[in-house]
Amino acid sequence: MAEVRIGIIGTGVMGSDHASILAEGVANARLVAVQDFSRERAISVAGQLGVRVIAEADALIGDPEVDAVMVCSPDETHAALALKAIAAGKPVLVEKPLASSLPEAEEIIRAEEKAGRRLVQVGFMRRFDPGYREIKQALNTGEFGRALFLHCIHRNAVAPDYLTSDLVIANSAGHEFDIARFLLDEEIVSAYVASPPATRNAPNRQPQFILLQTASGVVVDIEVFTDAQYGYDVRAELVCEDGTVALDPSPHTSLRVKGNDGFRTPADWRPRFRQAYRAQLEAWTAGILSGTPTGASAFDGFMAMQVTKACLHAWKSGERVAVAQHEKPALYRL
Ligand code: ISE
Repeated sequence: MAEVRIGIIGTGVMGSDHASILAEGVANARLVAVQDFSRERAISVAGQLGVRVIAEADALIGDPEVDAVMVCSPDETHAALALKAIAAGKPVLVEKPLASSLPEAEEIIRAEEKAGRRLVQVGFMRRFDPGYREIKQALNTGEFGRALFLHCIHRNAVAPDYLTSDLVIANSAGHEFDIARFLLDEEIVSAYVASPPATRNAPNRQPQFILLQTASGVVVDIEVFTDAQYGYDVRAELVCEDGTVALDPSPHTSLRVKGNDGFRTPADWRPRFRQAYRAQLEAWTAGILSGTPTGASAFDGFMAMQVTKACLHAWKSGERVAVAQHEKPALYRL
């Protein structure tokens, strides 16, 4: 295989964003087909990019011209589509969350184990963001000493009405759970959640403050505020024994105008993480060609969901809750 021919299921916000990155050109990758439950939406994306529309998701997965599949459809469809791609022997990049229930996620792990190879990658694109990678590299040099605290902030300007307080934890915070596991290279063992009242701008959901602890004792705090109004803002600071490493809040150009001195804040995550999405696609397709999978595995997706489960329980009970631990199956230890 000289290049990976990709089919995208779901051409909403994320599917069309991935499609536009592929259309700009990603080494060794070519978008060949799209599918969406709204045929009109699929036709519009396909028309702009000059690719085929396939009417049904199953047909896209089975299409002989499609080597690998991206699942960008609604969350509740992720698991079934990932399982179909595994059954067809095709690599699949699934937008997070991996599944909408833990038994579904476990079924995906079992299916990969049965297939004897990793075919699933979860779209935790922050693992490919240069800033987060630098934090990980810095920690791994040993120069900073042992990690003590990871402070994380995740703010959106606005969020859709359907986003409830539960979904702030189950959907938005998932990126933070995964990046904490990735940076610290260990499991999260406990969770506690405290939330201020809902804001006047979004009376149907509360901002969330999540406090996690890892197996070695690192304390991770996460503010998830999906209605911060001013823009999209993601921050992280790792505090170690001998120093700290932090993300540049927004890689920026300084602007001075009308009494302000600062920089523009993106309206949502797509511009902030465009480079990460591109790098994720490059790594995914390079991994397919070389036979060496990269990125977040189905096991990583499953463990992020275990943290979500503990946080939801912690939020409802007001207690500190243990995160269920699972031994990493051999397939994911490579
Ligand atoms: C959204 O759900 C995402 O998946 C984005 O990647 C994330 O950065 C954003 O803040 C979430 O709301």
